[in-house]
Amino acid sequence: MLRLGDLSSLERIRSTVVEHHKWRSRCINLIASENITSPAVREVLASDFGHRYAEGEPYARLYEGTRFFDRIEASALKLARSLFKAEYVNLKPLSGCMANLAVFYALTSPGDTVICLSVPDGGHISYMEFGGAGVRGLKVEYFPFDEKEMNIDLDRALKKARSVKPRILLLGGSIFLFPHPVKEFRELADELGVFLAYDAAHVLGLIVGGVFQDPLREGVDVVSSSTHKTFPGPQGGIILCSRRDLAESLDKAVFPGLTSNHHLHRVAGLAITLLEMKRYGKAYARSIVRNAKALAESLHELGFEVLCEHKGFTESHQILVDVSRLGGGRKVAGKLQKANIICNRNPLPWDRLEEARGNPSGIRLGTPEVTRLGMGPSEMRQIAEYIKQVAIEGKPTGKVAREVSRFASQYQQVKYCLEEGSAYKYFRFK
Ligand code: DSN
Repeated sequence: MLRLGDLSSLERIRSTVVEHHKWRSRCINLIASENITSPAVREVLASDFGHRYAEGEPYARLYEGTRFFDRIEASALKLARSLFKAEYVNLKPLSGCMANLAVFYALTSPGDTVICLSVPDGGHISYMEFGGAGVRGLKVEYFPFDEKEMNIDLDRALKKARSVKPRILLLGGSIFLFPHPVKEFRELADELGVFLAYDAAHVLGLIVGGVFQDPLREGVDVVSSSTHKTFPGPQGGIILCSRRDLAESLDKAVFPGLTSNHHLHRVAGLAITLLEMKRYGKAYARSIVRNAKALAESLHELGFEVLCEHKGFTESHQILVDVSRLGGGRKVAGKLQKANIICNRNPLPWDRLEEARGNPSGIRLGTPEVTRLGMGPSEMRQIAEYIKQVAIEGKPTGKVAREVSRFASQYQQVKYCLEEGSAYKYFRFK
C-alpha cells in the first residue's frame, strides 16, 4: 500500500522510475496489448512538442507557434493515408478507447443499439453499457460466440443482428485470435442500412504487415484503433475510414467533441513509427504471428491447455491458455510475475461475470514486444519452458526469476526500427 510521503522527493520519484526500468528490462513482457517504442520515437516523446497546443488542422490552427508541428502532422497524415490505404485518417484521438467513443458520437444517437462481442468473448470495455457506449447512451447487444472456434457464431449472430436492428455492427476486440467475418457483415450492414465498424486496436500492425484480414478492403465503413500494440507506436488512437461522407461527423466528434489538444509529441512519435512500419512492417508482422504460433505449440507440447489447437492456436499475436486446473488466471499470472514473466489474467468465454472479475480461467499471452526485441521461435520455446517451471512444476519463482533475468538481458535492443539517430540527427533539446 502506498504510504503518504513515500514519493515525496524528486530523488525518490526518479529512483522509483529507474527501479521500474531496471525491473522491466529484466522481465519477459507477454502483455498482448503492449509494445515498446524505438529510440527515435522515445526521443521525440520527450521533445518540446509535449508542451504545446495545436488545435485545428495543419496550416489552419487556432494557436500560433505551430509552423514546425504543421509539417510533422501533415507528414504523419500523408504517411498514414498511404500505409493504411485509407481515404480518411484522424490521428487526434488520444487512445483506442477515445477513437471508439468518437465513432459512437459520429454515427449514433442516444438510444441507438450497438452489437459487439461481450467482454469474456473479447469485447473491449469501451463498447459496453457500463463503459463508453453507455456514456453515449447506447444500448448494447452481444454477438453469439462460438467457444470452440473462438469466433463470432456467424449464423446466430446474423439472425440476432436482424432482430435487434443495431445502428452499428461492431467487429474486432481485445481477444482476437482469428479474423472476423467482415464480408458477411458487410452484406448485412447493406441489407439493414446500418454502419459496419471494426476495432483494430490489437491487430493494426498485423493488418499493415499484410498477415491479417484488411478490414477496409473487406468492406468496413470505419476502423478505430490504438497505435501501440502490434502497431508499435506511442500510446494513442486513430480512426481510418473509406467513406468521405463520414469525414465531417468523425472530425467533429474528435475535435472539438472529445479532444482539445492532441498531444503533439505523440503525433511526432507516430510519424516515426509510420516510417518504421513502412519499411519493416511486413517482416515484423510475420515474425509476431510466427512467434505466437511457436509459443502456443511449445506450451501445448509441455502440457498446457492452449485454446484452439484444431485451428493452429492463433492467426494473430495472441494466444489464450486455460489455466483453471492450475489455480486460475489470477494465481498463475501472479506467480509468473514473481518469476519476471509479465502477462494478464483473462476471462474465457465460458467464465461467469464474477469469475471474470476475480480469478478468471485464462491467461492471455502476446508476442509483439518479445518479437520487437529480436526473439524468434527458439526463444519462444525457452519462454514456454520457464512458464512450465512456474505454473506446472512449482519451481521456486525466485530461482526462475534469476534465470529469466539472464535470458532477458540478452534482448535489450529494439529491432525493426530506423537506425538510431537517423530520424532525428538535427534534433536539439532546448
Ligand atoms: N484493455 C486492453 C487490452 O489489454 O486488451 C486494451 O485497451
